[in-house]
Amino acid sequence: MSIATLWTSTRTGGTVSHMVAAASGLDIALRFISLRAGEHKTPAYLALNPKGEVPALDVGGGVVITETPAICTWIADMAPASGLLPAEHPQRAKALEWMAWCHFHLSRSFVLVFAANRFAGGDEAVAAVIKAQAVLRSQAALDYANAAVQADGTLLGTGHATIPDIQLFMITNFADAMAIDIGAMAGLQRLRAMVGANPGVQAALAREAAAGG
Ligand SMILES: N[C@@H](CCC(=O)N[C@@H](CS)C(=O)NCC(=O)O)C(=O)O
Repeated sequence: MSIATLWTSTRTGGTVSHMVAAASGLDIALRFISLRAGEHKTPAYLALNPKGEVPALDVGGGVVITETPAICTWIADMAPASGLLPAEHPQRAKALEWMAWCHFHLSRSFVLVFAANRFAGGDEAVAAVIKAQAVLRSQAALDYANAAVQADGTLLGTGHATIPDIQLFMITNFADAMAIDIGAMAGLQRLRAMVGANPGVQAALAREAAAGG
């Protein structure tokens, strides 16, 4: 029997939680909803997550966890042998530091590129300025992350993927769409190869490709 249900949508920020769930080895049920069809704004879904966003993790007993770092921390703590989150400080704190940075700084910089129009209230000239600045900010953030990746392709030198490695892997999937070339960023390339070889990550990507959306 599943210990939790992850509500998510294919090829969105929810994919990080999906990958972490798959890499954990835990029995977590998956429910894909379609953002395009507005399923995240239905009364049934809003009753689950009033924010009207994916991902959301229903852990039973009336408890629903939202926000990627919280969801991934819960999953990792339920599967300590997975090594997805170091148990001991200071490595645990450093993992949380990178998770917060990927969640707040890097993701938000990327979102500003894709949603410049929304933030500009429909003013195209303002949107163009926001977008150009957001691309610069995203490039600088990727440079910073690139320099931090260790020889083993991880952020923390763990020799295996932890949550922030998976976050960074997923976010860099969108670099092409922003016309940011990460081909020469050797650290990020090492990280992408290491995380991309993780069987759980591969399974999650295959499941999302099969589900479409
Ligand atoms: N802070 C949330 C953000 C989630 C989020 O922005 N989800 C997007 C998909 S990537 C969403 O559900 N958007 C629907 C909407 O804003 O209407 C997290 O990281 O878990």
